[in-house]
Amino acid sequence: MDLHKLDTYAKSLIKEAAYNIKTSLSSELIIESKSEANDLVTNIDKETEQFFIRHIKADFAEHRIFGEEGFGDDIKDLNGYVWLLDPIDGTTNFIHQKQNFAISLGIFKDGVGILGYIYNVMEDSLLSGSLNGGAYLDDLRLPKLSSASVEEAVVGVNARWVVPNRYVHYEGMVKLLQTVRGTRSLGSAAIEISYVVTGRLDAYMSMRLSPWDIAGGLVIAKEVGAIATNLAFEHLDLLDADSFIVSKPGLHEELLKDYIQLK
Ligand code: 2AM
Ligand code: CA
Repeated sequence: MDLHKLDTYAKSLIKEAAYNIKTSLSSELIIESKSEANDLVTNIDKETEQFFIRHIKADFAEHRIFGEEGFGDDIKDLNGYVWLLDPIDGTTNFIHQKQNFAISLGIFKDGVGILGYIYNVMEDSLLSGSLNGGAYLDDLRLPKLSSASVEEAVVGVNARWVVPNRYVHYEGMVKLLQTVRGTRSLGSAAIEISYVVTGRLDAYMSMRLSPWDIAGGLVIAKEVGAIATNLAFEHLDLLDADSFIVSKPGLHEELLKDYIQLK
C-alpha cells in the first residue's frame, strides 16, 4: 500500500466529511443521549461515520473501521489496516457552541500508527502526521517540542477531575492547579491533543478516553516528540477506554510522579 496515496485519499475524505458537517449546521439536529445524560450523539455524528465507512469499504475492502458510533467492524485486535475514527470529537461543543469540534482519525497497520489526522472543522485547519514523516499543520511542518517545567506549564484538564471522582485522587490535582501557570479545558480531546502538538498547551490529560479519541493524535504527537501514555505510565490501550496524558517530554514524568495518583 502506497502511504502517500492513502494519505491523499484520507485527507480528501476528511475534507468532504467536514464540508457535509458544516452544511448540516443550518438544519435542526437530532440529539440523543447514549450511556449517560451528558454523553450525546447527533444524527450528524452517525451520518459522518457512515460516510467514511461507505467510502473506505468500497475502496479498501480489506481495511477495517473502529468508529465511535459502532457502524464499523467489531474490533478485537489491530491486525492489518484499521481506521480508528471519531466522526465528531467534542459533540457537546458541536451542539452547544457550533465550534471547537474535530474529526479525529488514525490509520494503523498491524498495531502501528502510520497516519494521523485531527481536522478542526470550523477553523478549517488540518493537523496531520505520518510515521517517521513528521507532523504538519496544514502545509507547515511542526518543530520538535522542548521540555517545560510544571511551574511554567499551561495544562489542559477538565474541572471534573479536580473534584472528588472515581478515577483520580483529587488532592493531587488541586496541588497541580496551585502549581501550574494556568489550565484550560476545550471540550474536545482531539483538539486538546492538537494544542499540545502545536505547543499551545504543554500537557493535556483525561481520566477516560476511547481509542478513537486519541488514535490520530498519537501518530502526530510521536512526530514532534510529545510523550503519550496512560496515567499509570503504561502503553495506551487502543482496544478499550483508558486514562490518557500527552505532554512535552520531562514534564510528563514530573506530572505523573508528583501530582497524578490514580485510584
Ligand atoms: P466525544 O465528544 O467524541 O464524545 C470531552 O471532555 C472529551 O472527552 C471529548 O473528546 C469527548 O469525546 C470525550 N469523552 C466524553 N465522554 C467520554 C467517555 N465516556 N469515554 C471516552 N471519551 C469521552
Ligand atoms: Ca464523538
